[in-house]
Amino acid sequence: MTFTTDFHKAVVYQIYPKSFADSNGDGLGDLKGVIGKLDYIAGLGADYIWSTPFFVSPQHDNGYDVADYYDVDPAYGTMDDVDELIAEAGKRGIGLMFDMVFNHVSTEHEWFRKAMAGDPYYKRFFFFRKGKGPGVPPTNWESKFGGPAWRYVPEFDEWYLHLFDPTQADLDWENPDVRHAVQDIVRFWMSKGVRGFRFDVINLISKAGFEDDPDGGDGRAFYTDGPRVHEYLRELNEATFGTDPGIITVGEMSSTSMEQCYRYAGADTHELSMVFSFHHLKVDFMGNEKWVLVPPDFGRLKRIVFDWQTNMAAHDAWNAVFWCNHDQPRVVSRFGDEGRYWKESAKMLATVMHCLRGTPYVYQGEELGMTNADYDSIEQFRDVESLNHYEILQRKGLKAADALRIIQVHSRDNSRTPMQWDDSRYAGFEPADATAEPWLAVNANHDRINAAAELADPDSIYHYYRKLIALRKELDVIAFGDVEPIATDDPDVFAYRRRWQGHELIMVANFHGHEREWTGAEVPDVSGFERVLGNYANGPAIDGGVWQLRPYETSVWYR
Ligand code: TEU
Repeated sequence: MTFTTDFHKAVVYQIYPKSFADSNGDGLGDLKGVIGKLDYIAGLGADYIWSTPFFVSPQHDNGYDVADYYDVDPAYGTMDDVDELIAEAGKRGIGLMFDMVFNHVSTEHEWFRKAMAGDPYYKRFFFFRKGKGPGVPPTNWESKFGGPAWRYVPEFDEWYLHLFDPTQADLDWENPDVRHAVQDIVRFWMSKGVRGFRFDVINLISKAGFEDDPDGGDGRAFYTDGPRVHEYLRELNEATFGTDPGIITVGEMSSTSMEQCYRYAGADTHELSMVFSFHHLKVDFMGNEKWVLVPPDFGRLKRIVFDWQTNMAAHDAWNAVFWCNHDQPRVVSRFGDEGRYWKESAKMLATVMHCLRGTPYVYQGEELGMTNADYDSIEQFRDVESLNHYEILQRKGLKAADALRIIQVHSRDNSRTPMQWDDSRYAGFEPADATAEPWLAVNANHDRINAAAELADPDSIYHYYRKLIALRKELDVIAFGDVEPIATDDPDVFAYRRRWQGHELIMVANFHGHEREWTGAEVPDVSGFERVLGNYANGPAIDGGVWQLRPYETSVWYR
């Protein structure tokens, strides 16, 4: 088998190995479990597998606290398992994309342990700074997981910076020794046959000085898209993955701007192949405040998606396109319907995303229509960010039940429940004779939402995703066409036109669960087009330019 060499036509399948497949029955997913499911992933049509980190880690942040970049955490397996995974995926034409966390390291990493032992060389790998007074950290910045972004070290009478958990110490990229150490890590995994890299919060690596954020801001202005970030990325590109055109890269951009992404993911900026931006996934936030209950703003969702699609195209820059990942609630629960129109809404959401300009990412279980967790107690949650905010919300005066409701809606654990393979006791996540409970409880709805059932049902969400992915490979207009929004202001319809070398593709979706008669000057004329896909057996009914759209109805037209 050969690998897809053009990321414009590629589709990436993301796995969270801790929750994907457990081969030895210890309740934790592992690499042998992933190897056992490669045919399932290949059957979907994926070209790459992005795995979240499985390096040595104390697991305070489920592996995003790396203690050794050169070795596999024993809970996931061995380096031989990694070699087998890379080789077996390669036999199926699938490249591995590893997740590299270089903004910070675990406080159990050797570099940090040596710094804490007073080694001046390694102290310079981190941000140790004097406070502004007894018990007063160097700045008023807040961690993204809640609480201050500094931890005091009495032995030094200094504080160290951690933008995330206190067990995740930020690396000082101003230090060339840090940058060279990172390059060595990337080159090592390139030598092992890794064909892609996802860089975790890579737009936070350049800090712009340490001052208080005025007006009680959380400090993000002082480190987001910082002054030398593009220099660092270009240097990393030219020293490592940029030497191999077969390697694709994606940067996770926390709170970035479109203008910055023209550079991060520009065709000739020599930084990254593409970016994850998250503005479209904040339309049910209050500004940047996630821990509130706000209905999704559909109009803002469309405007953001179309702004990014048209402007990134105009600047020859490339997006990842996605609804889900291991940090986001399940899209069918968030924007779709878990009930009567579960299947139609899951297929509609997939269609809206997969016909856009960009590289689609399918998160494990999204292709099955897996839903948010069905947890009714805070004890069932494991995510450090969620547990912190459960306490923070109550300190702000919310009753426990109200705080729990917010956690249930926004928790990252919603996407981390064990993959639902079949309707058996633990959804097939573990071997049938396993005795250990999965590390996170299986959703009870695995009795009807599971891979076995959907593989057997030709009308399933899984098979619909297969058709969508195949369509991208068949019709170049999807990979290479421009994007023309249609009816941007319509309160229900999400529609756009793609054009490429004389071909046109039109995607129309009713984004909501009620019927809608769609008329007006912006309604496209699809006479002469072929309906190449849809989430109802046929339709919609179109008469004299008037479309009768059923709940969540979507259709794709091509000529
Ligand atoms: O996420 C970056 C990040 O900010 C996330 O925490 C996410 O945006 C936030 O939870 C939304 O509220 C990356 C990883 O994807 C995440 O799993 C890690 O926890 C985080 O970085 C720290 O490495």
